[in-house]
Amino acid sequence: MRRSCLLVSLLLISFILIGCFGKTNKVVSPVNRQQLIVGLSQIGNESSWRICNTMSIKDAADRAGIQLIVDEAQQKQENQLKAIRSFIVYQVDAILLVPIVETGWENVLSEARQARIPVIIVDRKIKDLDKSLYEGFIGEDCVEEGRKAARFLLKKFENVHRKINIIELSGTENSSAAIERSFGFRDEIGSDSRFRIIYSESGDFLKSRGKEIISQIISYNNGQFKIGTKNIDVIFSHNDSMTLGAIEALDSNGIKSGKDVVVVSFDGEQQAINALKDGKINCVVECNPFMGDKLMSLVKTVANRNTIPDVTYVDETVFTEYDDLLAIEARGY
Ligand code: GYE
Repeated sequence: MRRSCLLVSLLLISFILIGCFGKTNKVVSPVNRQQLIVGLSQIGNESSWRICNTMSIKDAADRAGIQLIVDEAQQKQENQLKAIRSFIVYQVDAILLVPIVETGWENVLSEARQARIPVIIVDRKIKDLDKSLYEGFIGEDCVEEGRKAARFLLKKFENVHRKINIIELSGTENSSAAIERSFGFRDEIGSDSRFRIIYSESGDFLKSRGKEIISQIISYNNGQFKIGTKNIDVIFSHNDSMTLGAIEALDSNGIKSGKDVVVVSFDGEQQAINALKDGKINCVVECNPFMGDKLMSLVKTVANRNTIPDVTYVDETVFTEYDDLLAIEARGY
């Protein structure tokens, strides 16, 4: 009788101890879990590029046997902060953050660090961030993308000896994609005094805004595509969505996109490639959304508490009117 009492008490004590252990540490350590659970804080659905990027990550997670919880923030940083906090409460094995803007992440990422949850930054970058707050970045080299756009214009206008007026439709303000594309472009074209950016406005990476901005410029000038007295030679647009909106505005005002005005865009979605083939866009700098598989291999590495490279870039190319356009394969987005 006494013995069985002792046994019951010992069992009870061990249950209590296991209970306490479970509370102070992760409920189940990542390596022991059957399946890794990962939270993705995605920006939203502003472009076909973005939708494809989310699909690429989801598909790759499926293939890797990783359970992915996706939160789409509808273009609001505050929604992203909430999502990350809920991933922390949920004790996911890793957090994937696509930061809509470059700043404002320190607090939430410190909280993730305190909870010992590794964070990988995806697609867009974070400014001057303490490297101990995240494991690494995977995405595109947007500075190089901006340079590629500039190099196309240098070739396109090789034999033109006058001022060349550019208007810029830039992406979301304070987003690394917009900042880096602007920087790379200006840096590459800067030494050539023929080129000048006479107007720049953020279209937030949205088709509707691209259309609105170009329509307004045309209507201020009674149907002419000018800023003040300056004819516009080039539209330098930070993504295909805004570009496609801009083309609609040009079309409906009888201005020939790709001929009356040179159009340079980024992403490489199918509709933009079609417009390139139709002569309505002159150059599309590819931005590669297919980063899912590489990302999942980074996830496995960080979940095992191993280090990953600070920066992993995806491969990207450029499509221009000088290429054999029939050779371009279906884009998938
Ligand atoms: O070009 C755009 C998107 O962050 C680089 O975001 C990405 C950009 C991409 O919505 O279409």
